Amino acid sequence: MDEHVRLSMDEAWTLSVDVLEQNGFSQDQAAAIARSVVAAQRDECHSHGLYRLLDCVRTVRHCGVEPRAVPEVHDQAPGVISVDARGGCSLLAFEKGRQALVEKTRDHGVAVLAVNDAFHFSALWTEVESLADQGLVALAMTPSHAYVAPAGGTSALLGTNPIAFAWPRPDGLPFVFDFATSMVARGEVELHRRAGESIPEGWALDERGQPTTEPEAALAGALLPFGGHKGTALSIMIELLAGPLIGDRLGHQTHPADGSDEGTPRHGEFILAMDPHVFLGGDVDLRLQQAEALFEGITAQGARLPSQRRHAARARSRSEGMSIPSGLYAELVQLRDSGDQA
Ligand code: NDP
Ligand code: PYC
Repeated sequence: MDEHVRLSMDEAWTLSVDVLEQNGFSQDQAAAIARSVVAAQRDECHSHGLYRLLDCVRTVRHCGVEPRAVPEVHDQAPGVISVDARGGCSLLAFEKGRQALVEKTRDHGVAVLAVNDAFHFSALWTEVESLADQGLVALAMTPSHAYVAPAGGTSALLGTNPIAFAWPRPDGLPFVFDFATSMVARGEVELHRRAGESIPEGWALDERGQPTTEPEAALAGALLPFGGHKGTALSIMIELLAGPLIGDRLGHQTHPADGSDEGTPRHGEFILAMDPHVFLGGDVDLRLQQAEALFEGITAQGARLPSQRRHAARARSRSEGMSIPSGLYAELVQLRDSGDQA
């Protein structure tokens, strides 16, 4: 049997929306989630592509997310928009607050969107890319749950805490990076477990605080931060900005709603946007060209820019469709057909 199934963009979209709606998500929530997971699958970001629909359904079945939540947008201050996700997924809350964030950024040069009380499972690059598409520079971050040991420590305390940055480019897709501050996203370890593969040395510790290459032991223990004390410090900053600063939880104050623990999986997200036109006035084009010289200097050495791989995958998926493991496809079809609204 073929180990992968090829889906067109339309087929992936329909499958995603059906899985979510048949499992209780409202049309608006399902569409916002589908936009993110289909984009991630299209760009071959497998740890946050269609595979994440399993997590969404598991979380709703364990009452960890309000699948029909209607986010509330609050104009908190001249430079601050906050969106109360009201226990729903972060993606619709972000979409509801985005236009106000863009307008405030254009008015003031800098603005923040704070998303509160959200179930956050997704890749961050979709959000910063959508802001750079409007000519803004953007930075986004969120804590996850206590999955990562601080450098020099032995047990999970910090989240996998991703950070994403986008910079608009005059003649093409924006420059974007987006990574967990752990050695890898926990989703990547889960994919290794599903594939029956060991993980590289240096990614994780087991429950006793000993290095491990077994995905199960790593999931029960702790991931390591990337870059030792530097990644740890960055991760702490993310916890602080997307937690206490915006009146929300730290990673260790939340738990995934997978039946393994008590507690809420919900927390905050911090998105900062900057408008180069306000900083630079008529010099914008000149300064964006200055940035291009840096990008060209990197690629001229044979090094690649973050997001180059994604853009190549995007073009391939658009022309050839996207490939997903047959086992995952079967699980998604089963979830769609067994949903309580089916
Ligand atoms: P990676 O370690 O694969 O790093 C991804 C980033 O690094 C991308 O921007 C990627 O660009 C870039 N990159 C990778 N290799 C190179 C290279 N050789 N040269 C230049 N750039 C490179 O990803 P992670 O496992 O850390 O994170 C994956 C995803 O998980 C992210 O999208 C993140 O948002 C998500 N995540 C979400 C969480 C949540 O709580 N919602 C928690 C943790 C992670 P490219 O894409 O082009 O390869
Ligand atoms: O992959 O680390 C991860 C993750 C945590 C929450 C969502 N994704």
